[in-house]
Amino acid sequence: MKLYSSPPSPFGRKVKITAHVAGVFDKLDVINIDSSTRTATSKNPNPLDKIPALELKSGQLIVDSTVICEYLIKLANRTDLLPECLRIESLTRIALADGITEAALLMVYERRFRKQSQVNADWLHRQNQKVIAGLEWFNNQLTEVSSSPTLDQVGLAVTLGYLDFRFAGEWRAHFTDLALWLTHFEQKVPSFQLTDPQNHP
Ligand SMILES: N[C@@H](CCC(=O)N[C@@H](CS)C(=O)NCC(=O)O)C(=O)O
Repeated sequence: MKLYSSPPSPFGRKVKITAHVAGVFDKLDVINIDSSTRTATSKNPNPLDKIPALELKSGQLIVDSTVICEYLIKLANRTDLLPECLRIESLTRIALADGITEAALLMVYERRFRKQSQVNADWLHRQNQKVIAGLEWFNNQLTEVSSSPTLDQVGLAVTLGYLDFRFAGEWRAHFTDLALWLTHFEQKVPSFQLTDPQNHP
């Protein structure tokens, strides 16, 4: 099956780490799409032109990183990554981590796709407030990481990794418990390093 993604994509990274943890990464044929120019050797099958997108051998399209992850988790029979008894709690944590990433992405896009004179400082501030409020929430709700992390933990780790990548890790000075949590995650989950966008420009 084909995974359309790009090395800097935090949502793509979430899928890749999940695939590694679930033991199905070798089933993925990863096709890189340049996220700023949208160029690729193959066309993104997602009509919204967002990544990640998964295309099965049958041609079936699966989009949205959480949906793709859930597909891979079921394929690998590794439902411990998204335990049924904690489904709503887990999906809420995943949605909150994704929301932080989305706010951070909007800040990146605001600077990338607008001329400097058009960049809206109020909009940037509004998105930054979401990032800070989301991090505050997680800082008070940390869960212990094992070598087999849950999907919500993968989601939080890639969010923090994205803030490191695009915002020079500024969050670390204020959110020291989260920073320590990410250090534990990195030590326990080797695919976090393997998929670090700073190693794959
Ligand atoms: N909710 C989606 C978000 C995907 C997303 O926003 N991906 C970004 C790259 S990380 C993208 O494709 N942006 C391009 C665009 O919005 O046109 C998911 O979880 O997969």
